[in-house]
Amino acid sequence: MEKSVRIDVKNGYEPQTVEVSKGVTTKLVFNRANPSACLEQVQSTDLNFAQDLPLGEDVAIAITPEHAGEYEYSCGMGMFHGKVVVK
Ligand SMILES: [Cu+2]
Repeated sequence: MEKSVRIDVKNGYEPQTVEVSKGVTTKLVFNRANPSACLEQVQSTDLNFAQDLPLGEDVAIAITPEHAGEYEYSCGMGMFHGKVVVK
C-alpha cells in the first residue's frame, strides 16, 4: 500500500519533519510556493534523490526506507533542511 505526505516549500519545508513507516513506499509530495532560486532543487544523500521543484507544481518523490532512523534532505545549496523520520 502506498502512502503520500505533502511538504509545502515556503520559508523552508513545512512540515519540517515528516514520519513514514519502514519498508513502506511513501511519496513525498513537494510543492514549492517560494520563488527563491535557493529552494528550486531538493536533494538528499541520505535518501538518494535530487529533484528540481518547478514553482507551484506537485513533485512526488517515492522512497522506500528499509531501516528506521532519521534522514535529512535539503535545498540544493544546503541552506534549508528537512527531516524524514522512519519508524
Ligand atoms: Cu538553498
